[in-house]
Amino acid sequence: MSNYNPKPADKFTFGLWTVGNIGRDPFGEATRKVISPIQIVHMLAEVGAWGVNLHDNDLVPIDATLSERDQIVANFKKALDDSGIVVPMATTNLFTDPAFKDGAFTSNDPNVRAYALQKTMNAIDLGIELGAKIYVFWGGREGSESDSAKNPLDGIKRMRDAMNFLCEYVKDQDYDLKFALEPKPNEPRSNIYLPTVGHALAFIETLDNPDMCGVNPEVAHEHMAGLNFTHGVAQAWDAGKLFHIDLNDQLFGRYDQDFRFGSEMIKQNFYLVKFLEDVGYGGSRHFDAHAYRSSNYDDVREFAKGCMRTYLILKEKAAQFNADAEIQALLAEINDDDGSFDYLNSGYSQDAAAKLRSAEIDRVALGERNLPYEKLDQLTMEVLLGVR
Ligand code: GLT
Ligand code: MN
Ligand code: MN
Repeated sequence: MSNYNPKPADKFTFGLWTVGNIGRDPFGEATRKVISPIQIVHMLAEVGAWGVNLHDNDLVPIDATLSERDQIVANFKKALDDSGIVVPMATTNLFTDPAFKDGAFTSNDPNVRAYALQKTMNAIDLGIELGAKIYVFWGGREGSESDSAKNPLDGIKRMRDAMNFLCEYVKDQDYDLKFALEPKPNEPRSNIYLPTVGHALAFIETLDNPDMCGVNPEVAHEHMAGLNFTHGVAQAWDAGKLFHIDLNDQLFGRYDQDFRFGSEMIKQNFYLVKFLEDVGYGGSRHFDAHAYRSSNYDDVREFAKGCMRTYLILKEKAAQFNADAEIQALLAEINDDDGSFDYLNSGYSQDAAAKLRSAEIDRVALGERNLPYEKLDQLTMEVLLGVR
């Protein structure tokens, strides 16, 4: 059994906005004092994280002068150097300022759209300066309350125009940077464009530079839509588009709870970790979560440690599942193949079709065959519950 201590190779990251969350919600004021980005970097180093991610304005206030910006960035870089923390991902805040009340890239107002592009170019420059290789786009305000106010077709087209413009900007600057679109079905808008991983994957194929763009799926966001997160992640992986991942937890059908990873739906998160480890996902394991509003900063540390520890425990459980002789024997039985239909593996041919047409297949026997999934699922549960 491991000691579950995080190592840099685990690639665990947190956003400045996650451990720095001050506990404000729509009904209540902050319950924690603001701590500085530099304090956050040191806290992350102390708990054993590898990296920190940020929005432009998590670090540089929106109204900072250029010289203030440069000083803030220099101080922040020193904290990174001192602590050994890296910045693998950056993003733009396109949702807090009232200018973005009707969206950023998809606003009806061309001035807002231009400002959003300008702000993102500057934020990309900042991300590059800090070493980021992945740039996330979470379109929290890109949507509508009333579809009388904005045509969804315009929304999609404007989103595409923005992504195309920014991809060309990155190419023009010779930046080594990839884009990751983060879907969410609603909140803070009633309806957000590109609501799920599937919508985002389909949209990416319509861009001028689809190779530069992938997705950043978040557990909580797919759970808000009642979807199986691991299935969405698998589809992104299959398409070569799993550029980043936001780990947290929450119950189905709730608001965006952003709870500690693994705090609610252990079985779902087990399959997720198992998937990421089995396929060899090499990107950041980013915890886009925050501590309960009732926590002080000591408890925020416990929250951060808990995210990483639970991931490592589930990783160990996945290895145990893969090494369990009884489970593997059941899987072998389930996937039994006598090779009779190997000729279908190379796809359609007239020969294959003719052979298939004359094959005798015992439908009744197929229907009568037992699939020991109850037994397999119970064994999985027992691995998870620690009794195997
Ligand atoms: C915001 C949102 C997250 C996004 C972040 C990136 S900010 O907290 O809830 O899901 O990943 O912009
Ligand atoms: Mn969220
Ligand atoms: Mn997120």
